[in-house]
Amino acid sequence: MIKGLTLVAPVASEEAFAQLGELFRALGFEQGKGWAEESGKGAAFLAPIGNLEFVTGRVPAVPPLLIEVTQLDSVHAAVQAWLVAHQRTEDVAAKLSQPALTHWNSRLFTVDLSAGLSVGFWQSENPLHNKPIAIEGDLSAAGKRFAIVVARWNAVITDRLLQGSLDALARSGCAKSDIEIVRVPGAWEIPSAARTLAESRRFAGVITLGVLLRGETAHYEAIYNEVARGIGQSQQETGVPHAFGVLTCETLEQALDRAGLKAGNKGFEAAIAAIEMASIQEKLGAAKRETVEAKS
Ligand code: DLZ
Repeated sequence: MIKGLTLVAPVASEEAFAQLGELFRALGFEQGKGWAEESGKGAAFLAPIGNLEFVTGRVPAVPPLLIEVTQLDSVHAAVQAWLVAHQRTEDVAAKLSQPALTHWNSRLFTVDLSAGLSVGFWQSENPLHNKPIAIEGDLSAAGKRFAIVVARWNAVITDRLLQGSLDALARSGCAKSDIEIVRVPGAWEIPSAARTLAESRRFAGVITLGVLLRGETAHYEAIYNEVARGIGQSQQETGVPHAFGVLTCETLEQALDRAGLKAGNKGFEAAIAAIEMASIQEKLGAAKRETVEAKS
């Protein structure tokens, strides 16, 4: 009979509401079904596991909202970057604690995200806690180079996608000088540029951005299939992660919604996927090297 848990967190302003949404998407939360009406709006963020915990006796000194994560240090870095971007620098240290050991064999840090909204992020020190050991990517782009291939066709949308990608890369610690932007005429040209960039071996990931509008594109299915196949093939054959940020929409309005208006910014999401995959590739490479060395 029970279906789920919902914690309602009031947010003081529209600006804080939007900024929190950006942070939670960047951290990898799945966006749930939000709502909007004249009197207010809600944004839902879903986590794979939820539990309501009654505690008696020794009650831990933690905020009531705790988010369990993997890669606590990367999450800390992402939260810190977000605070620096949105709050006064002098407030950051007061609002964000350093990760510290808890008495329940975990590490935890707390952050005041907005007025009255304090959150604790924690990670179990027990690698078998909750799930089998898995290799997972983190969201740090520091020291990695990324290429963005963006189509000029429907530039009013693709420029917004590009802004979203640049925003995600900057927040994840990628230096401006480590980003190369390549503008191509239309979505059709994305795969060949992506492939050339991937083959150069200079990039940890390639982010592809474009918009195909069904109503206005002759042979829409054929073009879309070829663009998707080309990008996928480039990824598979070069081994360099390619994030797919090519929107396929019925109308311009729908595309605008997905480029930052109502349904998130797919350019931002694509960049986050590229960052995560670049990290996974790095870890898989290291794991493979360790196996080879152990055998030799
Ligand atoms: C030709 C064309 C059409 C009709 N529609 C789109 C579109 O919706 N999105 C897009 O990115 N590009 C479109 N193009 C341009 C092609 O992708 C390509 O750039 C040209 O056909 C030149 O090869």
